[in-house]
Amino acid sequence: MSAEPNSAAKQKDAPTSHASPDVQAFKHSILAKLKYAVGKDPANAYIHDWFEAIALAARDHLVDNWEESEARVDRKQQKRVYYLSLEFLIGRLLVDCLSNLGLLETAKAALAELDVDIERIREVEPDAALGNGGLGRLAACFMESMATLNIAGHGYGIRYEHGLFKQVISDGWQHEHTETWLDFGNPWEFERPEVSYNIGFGGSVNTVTERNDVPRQHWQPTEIIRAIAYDTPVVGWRRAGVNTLRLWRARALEDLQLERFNAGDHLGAVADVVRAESISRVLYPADSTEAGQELRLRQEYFFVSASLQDLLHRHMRLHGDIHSLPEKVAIQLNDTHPAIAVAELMRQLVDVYRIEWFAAWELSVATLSYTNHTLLPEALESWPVSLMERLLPRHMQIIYLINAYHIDSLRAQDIHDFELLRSVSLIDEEHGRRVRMGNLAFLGSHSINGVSALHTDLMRETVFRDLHNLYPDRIRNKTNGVTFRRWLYQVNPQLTQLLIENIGQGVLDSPESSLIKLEPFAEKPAFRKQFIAQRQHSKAALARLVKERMNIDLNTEAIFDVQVKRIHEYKRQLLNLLHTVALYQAIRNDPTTDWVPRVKIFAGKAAASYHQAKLIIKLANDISRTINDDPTVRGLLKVVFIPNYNVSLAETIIPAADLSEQISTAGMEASGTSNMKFALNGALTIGTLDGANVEMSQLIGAEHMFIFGMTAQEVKVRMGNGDYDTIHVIKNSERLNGALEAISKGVFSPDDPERYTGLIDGLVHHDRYMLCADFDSYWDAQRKVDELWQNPNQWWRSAVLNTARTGWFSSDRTIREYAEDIWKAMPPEKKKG
Ligand code: 26Q
Repeated sequence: MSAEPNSAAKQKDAPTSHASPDVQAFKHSILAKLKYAVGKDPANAYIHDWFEAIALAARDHLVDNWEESEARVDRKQQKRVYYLSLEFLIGRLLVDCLSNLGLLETAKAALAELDVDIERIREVEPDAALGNGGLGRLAACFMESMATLNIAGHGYGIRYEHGLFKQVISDGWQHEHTETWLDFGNPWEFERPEVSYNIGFGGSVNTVTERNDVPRQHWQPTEIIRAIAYDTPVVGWRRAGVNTLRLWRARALEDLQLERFNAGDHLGAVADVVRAESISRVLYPADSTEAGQELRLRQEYFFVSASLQDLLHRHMRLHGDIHSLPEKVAIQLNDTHPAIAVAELMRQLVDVYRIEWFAAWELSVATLSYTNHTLLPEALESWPVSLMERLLPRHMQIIYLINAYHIDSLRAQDIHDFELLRSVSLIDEEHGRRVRMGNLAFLGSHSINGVSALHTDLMRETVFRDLHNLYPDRIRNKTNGVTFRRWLYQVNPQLTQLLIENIGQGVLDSPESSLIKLEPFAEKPAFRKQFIAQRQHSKAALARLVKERMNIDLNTEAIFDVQVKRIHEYKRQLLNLLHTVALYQAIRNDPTTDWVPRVKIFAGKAAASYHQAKLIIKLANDISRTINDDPTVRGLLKVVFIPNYNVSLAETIIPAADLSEQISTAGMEASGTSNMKFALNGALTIGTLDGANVEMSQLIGAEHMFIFGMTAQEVKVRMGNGDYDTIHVIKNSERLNGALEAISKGVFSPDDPERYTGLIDGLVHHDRYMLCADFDSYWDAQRKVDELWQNPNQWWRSAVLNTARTGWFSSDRTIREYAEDIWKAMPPEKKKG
C-alpha cells in the first residue's frame, strides 16, 4: 500500500456535478467526516483516512435504525436471543454495511465524484479475523440473518486485540505473524466504558448462614478482572433490523492497581495489569482442542460471566422478574466453548438472585441450548478438575451438585448400569478426573443440535448415545446455512446482476424461493454463455491476484479446482495432493493424451502447533514448485498455494471456482459451509457423502456433483472390523503407489529427500483418515470431471442448476428454524418462508 497522502484521490479541478441529492449529501458527509472526525483535508488524506471517513459516514446512516430496532424490541417485549461464541469471523464490513443499507451505489457515485477509487478503499480495511474457520464464520452469518429477520439477536464474544495469526509462507513453510487489526482504530465499534462487570477468579467458597437460617455459599475470589463492552452494530438486509455484537475487553481493576501503586509496588501493579489484560489479548489459533490451557478457560469464563451478568441485568430492568427468564430470553451456546454458562447461570440464579436450586435448574435448562460442531474425540473439551477447582471453585461445586442430582435421578429410575452411569457423568474418571464440557452443555440445555442431518444422526449414535437414550427429545438437527448477501450479492455482483435480469429483483429479497426459477435457464445456451462470462470475469480477477502476490501465471481457460479451508488431516488436503502427483505423473508418462488443463488452488492455515498440517503445507508448496517449473507439463497442470487464507481471500476465490473440493473422510466433517458458498456461485462439487454434502446431493441432484468414496457407514464398518489393510490397498493401485513413492523418495524435496518419508510411512501404516481406501474412487471421479468439462453444454447446465438449487442453504432458513423450533423467538410478521 502506498503511504503517500492523497494516494486514493486524484487531484483535479472540481467538476460540475450532476449527481443526485443523495449522492451529493453522502459526498458531503464523507468530506465532513474526513475533516472533523479524522482531521484531514482531501489534499493530505492517506488512503486509510478516506476509509475511515467513508466508514463513519456509512455508520451514521445506521445509528437511527439501531436505536429504532432496540426501541421496537423493548416496546413489543420481544424475546431476545443471545448467541454466545468465542469466535465471530466477520471479515470486512464496509461493503457489507453499505450494501445492506442500500447505499452501495450512492457511495460509489459519491466516491467517483471525489475521484476516490472504491476498490482501493475496500482493500485497505483489515479483516476482523476473530475466528478460526467454519464455526466463527457461521456465527457471523447468523448475526446478519438475525438482523435481517428482525430477530432480537445479540452476539456476545471477546474483542481480541489480535485475531487469527497472519500466515506467511517462506521457503514453503508456514510462519505465524501477529495480526494487528486494531492498529488504525476500528470505525465500526462503540466503546461503552459505562457497561462493565467484575469477573472473579480463584479464591475460596464459604458457607454462611443468614438470619433466616438458610445456609448459602459465598465465593470470595482472589482475583477480579473488569470486562468492558464494545458494541458493533449488525445491519440486516434493507435495514430490516440493526442488532448488536457486544465484545468484551479485559481490563485490570483500577482500585487494585492503585492500592499496589500506593504501596510502592509499581512492578507488581504493572504485572497484574498485563496478566488481567492478557485474557482478551489473542484468539486461540486452533480449530480443535489441544491440552487444556488455563488462559483458554479464563477466556471462556470471562466472556460467559460478563455476558450473563449483562443479559440478566437487562432482563431485570425490562421485566423485573427473574422467573420469566425463559419466556423472554434464549441463550445459544456455540459449541462447548461457552459451556461454563451452565454453572455460571446456576451460580447467578442461586447465589445472586437467591432462587432455590431446583427452580433455578428449571429456568436454566429452559433458557439454554447448545450447538455441537464436531465429533472428533480430540476436539471434545474437558478441563482437569484440579484446574477448575483452583480457578472456579464455586463452579466446581455446582458441577458436582448437578452431577449428583443427575446420577440420583437415574438411580431413582432404577438405572444402575455402571458403564452407563460412567458415560453420562459430568466427570471423566479415566483420564485423571476431568470435567466433560459436552455432557455439561447437554444436561444444562433443553435443545442440543447438530449442524447437518448426517452429523446429527452420528451425534445420536456416538458422542451422546447414552445421554440421547435418556433424553430422546433433546437432540435435533439444524443444517447450517450461509448469508447470501455476502456470499452472493457482495462477492459476485456479475452473477447477481445476471440473476436479476433473468429471474427478477425478487432474488434479492427471497432467494430461498426465487433461485429455483433459474432452473429452466440451465437449458438455454444464450443464458449459459452469460453464466460462463461472469465466471471468466471472476477467474481473471483471481488470476490477477495470484500474479500480483505470487508472480504465477494462471490459464483462465483451465478448470479452477479449489480446496480452501483450515488444513486438517481429516479434511484430506493430502488426498488432493496425491491426486495432483498422480495426475502429474500421468501427464508426463502419457504426453499424447488429450489432458484437460487444470489449476489446483489450495489455501488455508494450520494450527501453529499442528506439525503434520504444517508439513502438508510444505508439501503443497514443494509440489507446486516442481510441477510449475517442469516444462514437460506444458502448462496443463498448475498448482498454487495462496498464502494467508481469510474471509477476504475467500471472497475472491469462491466466485472463481469451477470445482469445489469437499473431500473429508465421511463422518468427520460436521457440516461444511464453504461447500454451500461454492455451489451457490455455480461451482460443481467433488466430494464425499459427508456433512451437508449429503443434503446438497439430495437437493441439487447427485448427477450434478462428483460424489465418491466410502459412506460414513462404510467407514465405520471398515474401521471397526480392523480389516483395513492399507498395504494391500496400495499394492492394488499402481497410481496411488506411484504417487506415494515419488513423495516418499524426495522427488518433490530434492534438497531434503527424506522430508516426507515419515508422512508417507504414517499413511502406509496407520491411515486414520482412509486416504488410501478412497484414492481410486477419487481418481475416477476426477476423470469424470475432465470428461464433463469437455462437454461444456452439460458442465454449464449442471453449474446453473447448482446455483438454482442451493436456495435452501441460506442462513435465513437456518435461523428461522432455530427461532421457531429452539428459541421460540420468531417475530410474528416474519413467520413465513
Ligand atoms: C477449543 C479449545 C481450545 C482451543 C480451541 C478450540 C476450538 C476452536 C475452534 C475448537 C474448535 C473450533 C472450531 C471448530 C469448527 O470450526 N468447526 C466447524 O464448524 C462448522 C460450522 O458448524 C462446520 O461447518 C464444520 O464442519 C466444523 O468443522
